[in-house]
Amino acid sequence: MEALKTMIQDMFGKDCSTCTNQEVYEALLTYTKKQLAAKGYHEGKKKIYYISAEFLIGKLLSNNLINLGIYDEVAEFLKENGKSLAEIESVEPEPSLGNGGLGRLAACFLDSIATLGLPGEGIGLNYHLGLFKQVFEDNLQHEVPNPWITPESWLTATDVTYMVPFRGFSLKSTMYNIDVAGYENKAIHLRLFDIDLADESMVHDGIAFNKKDILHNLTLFLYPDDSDEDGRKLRVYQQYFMVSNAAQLILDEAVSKGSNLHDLADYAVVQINDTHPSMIIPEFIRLLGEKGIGFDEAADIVSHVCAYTNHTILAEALEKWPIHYLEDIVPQLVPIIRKLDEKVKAKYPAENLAIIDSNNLVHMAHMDIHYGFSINGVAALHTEILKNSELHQFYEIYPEKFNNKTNGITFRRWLMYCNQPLAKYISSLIGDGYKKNADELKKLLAFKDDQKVLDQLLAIKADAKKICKDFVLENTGVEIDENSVFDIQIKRLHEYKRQQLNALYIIYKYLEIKGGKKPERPITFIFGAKAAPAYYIAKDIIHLLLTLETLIQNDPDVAPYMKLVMVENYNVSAAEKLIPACDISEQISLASKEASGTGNMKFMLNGAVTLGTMDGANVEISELVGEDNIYIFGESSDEIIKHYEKADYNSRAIYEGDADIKKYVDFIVSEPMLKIGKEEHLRNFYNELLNKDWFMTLLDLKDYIKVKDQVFADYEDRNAWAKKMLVNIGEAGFFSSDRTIEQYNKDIWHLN
Ligand code: H53
Repeated sequence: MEALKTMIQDMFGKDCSTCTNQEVYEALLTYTKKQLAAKGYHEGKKKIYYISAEFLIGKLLSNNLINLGIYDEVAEFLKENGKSLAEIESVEPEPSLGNGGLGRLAACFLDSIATLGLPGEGIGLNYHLGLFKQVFEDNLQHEVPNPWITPESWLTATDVTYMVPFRGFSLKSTMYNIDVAGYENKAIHLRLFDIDLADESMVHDGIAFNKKDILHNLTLFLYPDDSDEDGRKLRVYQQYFMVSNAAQLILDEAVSKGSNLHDLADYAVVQINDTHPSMIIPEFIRLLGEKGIGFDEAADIVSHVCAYTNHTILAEALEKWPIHYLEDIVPQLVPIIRKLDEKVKAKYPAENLAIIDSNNLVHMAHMDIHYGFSINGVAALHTEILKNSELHQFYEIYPEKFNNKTNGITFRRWLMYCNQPLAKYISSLIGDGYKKNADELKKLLAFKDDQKVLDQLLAIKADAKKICKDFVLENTGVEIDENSVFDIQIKRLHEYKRQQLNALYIIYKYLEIKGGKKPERPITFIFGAKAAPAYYIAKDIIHLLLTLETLIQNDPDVAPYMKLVMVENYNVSAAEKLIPACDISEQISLASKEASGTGNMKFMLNGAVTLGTMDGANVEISELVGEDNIYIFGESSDEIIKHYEKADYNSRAIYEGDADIKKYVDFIVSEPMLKIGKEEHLRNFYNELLNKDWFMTLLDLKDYIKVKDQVFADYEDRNAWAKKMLVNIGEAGFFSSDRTIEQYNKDIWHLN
């Protein structure tokens, strides 16, 4: 630690013990960046370029220290100087470069690419104000900017710049790097492109700004509000800016390594995440054309470079841009896209295979599938649904392109960092091998009947709940009971994820307690979720949850037995506090709709038991742990897909046919609720449930209540529960993102 000591002296002219936390943080940041750069970066002839609109990387200091192998040493040094690493960490702003699973997956993948020693990089945008910061006021979500870039930060400006042409003007970019350390290995780069003229001062009244002022607004926000045309066009500007920079960088790198561009596929493979980066296909063809490569050959080259990952079957991720948007913004791409479409139509005339449909909409995913060499889903069930229904027409013509890559999570952040007591205890039982070879977690299963081990797992969970209690108090002002059961649902707010199903259970429990039936043990229901600013139903659900929170809190008959807390501005740092403390992991999406989920994996790894539907990766979790160690409810994805096909779901009929369900739903607009909440929002949601309920909440409600009550009953057999915890941890190895990345490499990327 001599070098760190000297650095602190040099930077601040004093020693560590007299520095502020901010100063120590800045010194550690500089020190760590130097260490990373000194280790060097993975290089090789062929590189994977992981292009994504989101990289939800979380705070970096501790993660980097862990991956550099100096975490304990630094923590000890700080302690000797009267400082705590945890407090210093709280100075670090969390980069706001993502929204949910897609962005966090990208971050886990970078960690694994670096750890496995693969030459690769992430490419995205440097959003100054992030997604948005969520604040609760009057039990409603409000959005404010989430600035995260400070003078001293993990970003390093480079001298790489490109010109990106739009109709009528060009924008100059600057490339910034963030180093991503491999675990006990070299680093890779996350490349974030930005404009020099971004003007944060144009934002007013929350997150409003002039959407037409592209010169100044391009990199202000991730996912600007797309409820009007200007917002949608801004997204197209952003996407093209991202991929044009990416394509120019990739071609430059290939050429510098000796490529003649005809052989680009020997130098580069591009993973397209959802359809946000899809314009890289025509952009590559355009740039190759400028270098003298003819259209047909360029299209063929690109078809050997680009691979597409589908992350959802919801229409929102299968973007379709009106061709006139592209004409207005990137006219240079339009003739290329038309030609690509003509080639497709000549061979496959069916309308549902077209890139440009008869309404002049450009189907970005269709372009990816025709001109990419691989299409993968993100969990076994999801890939089957793509093949058999959502993208069936493509599977019929390109069966060889379809493959599954079940998602994963990095154990460095989601165990070794966020749950150090558990990680250390696992090491004491089975050694450190699991940190690099996650399969070794299976060795834990040998301790299934070891009383001491089971007791220790419960003790570690109890400690994590105490820490979580402090976090919740700080975040919400509410004091929760560390001896209660922690039932947690944290994820983006979306109707398909069905936070509203959980809310209806809470209403059921509330009424039961009011009626005199107390639970065996108090229950704490914890939520964390952001709703997209223009997604009104999602915001109404937040209002429902916050109103219930107040109602329960103020009701002396109920408050001692249950609590609901909704964490404000849920993000990676909050997840790191909540996940180790969780008893019951809520994974209750409507079957077929959650492509994979990755929170489910993080909870399992930290010894929570899943309560979920047979959806996404829950299916694989249940196969691994066996039915005694997971709680499954609800209709199957096959049944749900049939309901959609037949359009036979009728929520009102369920409501009218079942007095209990009617009682719970009516409670949403009951007098006690209306006294606290806003009638407009509660009624909107109530009407939505009765008249539409597109994600079939009421269909699964009864079964959910039954199974969830069983979970709480089983929780009381502490020994049996500890065994379930152990099996979940022991079987979690499959969900390491190292495994996922090895599979991407073996089947798609083919890097040495
Ligand atoms: O991607 C995750 C999946 C999860 C899925 C999520 C996702 C987003 O976060 C955003 C857009 C999108 O299309 C999909 O919802 O099921 O685990 C990573 O694959």
